[in-house]
Amino acid sequence: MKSGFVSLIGRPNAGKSTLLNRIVGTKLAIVSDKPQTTRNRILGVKNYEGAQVVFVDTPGIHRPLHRMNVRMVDTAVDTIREVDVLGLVVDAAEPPGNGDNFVIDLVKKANAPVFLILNKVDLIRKSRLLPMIQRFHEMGTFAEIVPVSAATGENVDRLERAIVERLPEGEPMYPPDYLTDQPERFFAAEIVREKLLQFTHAEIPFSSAVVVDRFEEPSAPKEILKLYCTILVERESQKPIILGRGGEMIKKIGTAARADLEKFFDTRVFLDLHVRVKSEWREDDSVLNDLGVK
Ligand SMILES: Nc1nc2c(ncn2[C@@H]2O[C@H](COP(=O)(O)OP(=O)(O)O)[C@@H](O)[C@H]2O)c(=O)[nH]1
Ligand SMILES: [Mg+2]
Repeated sequence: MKSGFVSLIGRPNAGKSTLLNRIVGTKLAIVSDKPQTTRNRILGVKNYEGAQVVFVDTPGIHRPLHRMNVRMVDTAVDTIREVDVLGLVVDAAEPPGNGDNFVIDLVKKANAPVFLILNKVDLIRKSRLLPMIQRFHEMGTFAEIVPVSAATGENVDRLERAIVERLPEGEPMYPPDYLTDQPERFFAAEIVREKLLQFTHAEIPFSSAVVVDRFEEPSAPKEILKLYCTILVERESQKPIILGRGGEMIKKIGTAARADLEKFFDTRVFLDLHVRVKSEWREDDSVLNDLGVK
């Protein structure tokens, strides 16, 4: 048997969460077109013939402007020393920038083999890919360079096989039906936050959070799961944006979230959403602890 941890790290928006979801075949991590969507370390276990791989999705590495973001970046950077294979996910469709060099310098310190995962190849012409691979190859930092599309799934199976090959011998760390270590409440809050990110703009996605106040499990099969959540924002002026005219926006968020919650929990869901202003919550250790932003 082989087994080990593989962390997916990289810049915000590179597609780390999309890739985790693609690999485990379940939507464990929310995805958005806004950077810094992932705030927590999210684990997804996948079993193969003769191997168990624990994939770890991490927040994007960026310049932190709030205590929350310092914690987020630490979460990602800490995994560099703890894993058996490091997967550096890069958006192949974006021109390289300083942020990329910063991350590449970070992974050079890893003891584990570093895979360069060139993601979003569905967006670029194949003729652009070869020189890109050549350029990264010349850095001499990467054990493997694998172009993939997390969105279409192209070449992801090859990536997985290459990862399994590099894992050490070892017994599985989790039981065969184990998928993740985050509690159900976490996924409930994240599903609501995903809709919030989808429907709002500008500073709202960055300065909002979702807390599950009550999670009432159905008392019997076919009963309703009841969720009471608070959307935290930082300023009084943000509250009406989330509520919308005549409560239209919060209704839209609630309806979309409920549909996904029902799929995720495979049961009918009652969802109650409140908006609360808590200034500077991104600097507040007790809020961050509650949110599990380590
Ligand atoms: N076209 C394309 N878009 C992708 C791909 N992977 C991710 N995306 C999109 O890129 C954005 C950021 O993805 P996400 O997984 O949240 O990135 P993360 O911040 O690295 O976790 C989302 O809009 C995704 O739908 C891909 O392979 N191809
Ligand atoms: Mg993410």
